[in-house]
Amino acid sequence: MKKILITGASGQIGTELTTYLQSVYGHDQVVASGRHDDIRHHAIYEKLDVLSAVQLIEVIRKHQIDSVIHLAAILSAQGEKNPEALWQINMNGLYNVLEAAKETSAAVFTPSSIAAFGPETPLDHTPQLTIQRPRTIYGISKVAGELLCDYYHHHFGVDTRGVRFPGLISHEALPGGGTTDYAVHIFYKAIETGQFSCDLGPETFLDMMYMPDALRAVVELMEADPAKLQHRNAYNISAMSFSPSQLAKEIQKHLPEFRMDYDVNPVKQAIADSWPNSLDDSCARAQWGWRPEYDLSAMTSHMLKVLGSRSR
Ligand code: AKB
Repeated sequence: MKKILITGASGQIGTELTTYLQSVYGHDQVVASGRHDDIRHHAIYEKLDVLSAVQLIEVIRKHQIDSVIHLAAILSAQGEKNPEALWQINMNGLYNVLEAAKETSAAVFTPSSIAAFGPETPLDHTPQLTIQRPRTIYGISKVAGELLCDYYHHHFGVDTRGVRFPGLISHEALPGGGTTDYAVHIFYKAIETGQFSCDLGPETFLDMMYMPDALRAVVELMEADPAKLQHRNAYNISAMSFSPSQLAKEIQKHLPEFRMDYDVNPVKQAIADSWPNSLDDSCARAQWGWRPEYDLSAMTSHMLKVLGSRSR
């Protein structure tokens, strides 16, 4: 990657990825973009709606972009409230990005998710290639997106790459509208009030990842030797799998007074129950050297350290 465009740059991943890519490739090599005027980014910024392929092509040409990191999307729980909006943004947005990439020869990274699996998928050590019959509109858009990326790669030679992200935990921008959001909010509440009400049940296991690992995965996959990549969207990647009760116990090692109760959201619980407990990421490890650095204990210590120092 030399000159990079990020769509959805103000979201949970985009906020940190913008800064991370600037540190790796140089400040002026990264163009952040989003639907709204944005003054938060210390980056070159373009107001850009992914629903316009024309705008996308203009911005790509204007900045001589060679790689698009396409993050603009609606997440799982939010998508169930407005499936039509999700389809519009997640599917038509990706279609436009792929069309723009075809026109301009840009490479594309777009994330898939553990949401691309469903209740018939093997729950533990979910293989790279397996049954994908999700029950959420978000998951359906992810499976369709994976296939679309394969299609653009095989038919038009677009350099498409992606990973199936688990729930992402971070301390910069909050997630919005996801099923795994509890694993971020719990840390803020633990520091602010010492108490958290969890919207998933105590034994709901899900794959999770700390943001520094997720950012590194994007760069390592985009810089990987194309000849070694057998999957063009998307690779299983994994770092840790835990349940809300395990996370609460880990936080209590640092904050013994911390208490958690449960107020289960049935929509989110049904979504979480349809997702795998843990993914098998051996293909990513073998084909482009994927290795996570943070486990539950390292992630928890770091989150509490960063958020704790901010609250003082
Ligand atoms: C969500 O919960 O919707 C996302 C995801 C796992 O893709 N965090």
